[in-house]
Amino acid sequence: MATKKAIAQIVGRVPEVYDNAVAGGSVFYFPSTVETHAEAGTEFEIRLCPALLKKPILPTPHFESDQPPSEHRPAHKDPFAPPFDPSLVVGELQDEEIEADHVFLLNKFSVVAHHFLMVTKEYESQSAPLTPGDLTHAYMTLVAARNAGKPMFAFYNCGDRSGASQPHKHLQFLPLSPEGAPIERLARIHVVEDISKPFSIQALPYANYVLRLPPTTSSQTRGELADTLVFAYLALLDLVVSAARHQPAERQELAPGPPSYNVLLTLEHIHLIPRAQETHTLKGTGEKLSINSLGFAGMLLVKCDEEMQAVKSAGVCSILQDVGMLPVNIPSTTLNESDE
Ligand code: B4P
Repeated sequence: MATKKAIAQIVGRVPEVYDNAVAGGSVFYFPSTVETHAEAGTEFEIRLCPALLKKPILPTPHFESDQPPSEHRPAHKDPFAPPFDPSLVVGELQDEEIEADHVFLLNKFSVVAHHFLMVTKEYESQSAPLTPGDLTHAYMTLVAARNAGKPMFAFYNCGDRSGASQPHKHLQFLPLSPEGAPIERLARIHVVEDISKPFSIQALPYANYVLRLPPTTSSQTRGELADTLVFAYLALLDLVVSAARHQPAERQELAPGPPSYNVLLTLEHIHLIPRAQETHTLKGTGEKLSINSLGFAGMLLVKCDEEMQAVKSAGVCSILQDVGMLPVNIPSTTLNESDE
């Protein structure tokens, strides 16, 4: 299948394009160290990256507009619109069967080597839901990465409270060890009785919705894969909307308008996590810590030792609960019963 081959080539090109872009100065690599922190039955990762203190912090844009940022923020060039810096381009996919055109670009500000993005070729908003084409190309990218022996996962920061900083729709791909991200490890050990129903990881004190994906087969068409992924995504999106509607009044006030949420996609699960706010104010330092999908994968990022200590003393789960939403009662006809 042409698309499958094209995606395998894109994934295969990432290391070489990355090495050249770092050597040529168009990708900035920020070294970091990782500490682990045990909570809620998993080992969270807290990454300390002092070099990021030098990266300018952009104000969070508002993503409601369907117009490209140049239309309403003329001073801001959209980095995910052409003309691209050719040294960041890994490949392009044009797919008439599922009506999706994507460009694959290296992340210009790389904390983990080979971190790349899949952006929509035409402008779409970062507050828009993922389309069948987005989900299918993302999943196929994960399959190609696994087949190449380079496991990774995908994430999408959706909406202006999700930790996103660019308004043009983009999914991100981050290499990781085969054990998976800390929260994915919790999802894997969850006993699922009915694979068609979402579940929540009860050990986490915030609303989180996960659906286990059936294994793919080599005879599966792109259309069939798209149907599976869309069914899962929409089921979880319903729960995100429901969670937002059932928050206590003071938390609803934090989150007006369309829902913001984080999406984690692995070969085994889709996770959706509704968001009440973008940042948590650390008691220890008074700093605002922006949390994106990686935070909800169990991987936090801090920029100095004081922040590291402040995160550990606040507790990762309590930070995630503050920027997420409180768990709400969902009828067991909708959700798998808890096994915990
Ligand atoms: P967004 O969805 O908008 O936001 P983000 O991932 O939270 O990154 P942010 O931009 O807020 O950066 P931050 O300082 O928090 O994604 C935009 C993506 O586009 C980012 O990956 C960004 O780097 C990239 N980008 C921006 N301008 C670009 C351009 N001109 N060309 C190409 N790419 C461009 O974090 C810095 C980096 O660390 C980000 O890459 C972030 O994803 C990563 N990171 C955060 N937490 C991490 C963790 N725990 N472990 C590893 N990496 C982590």
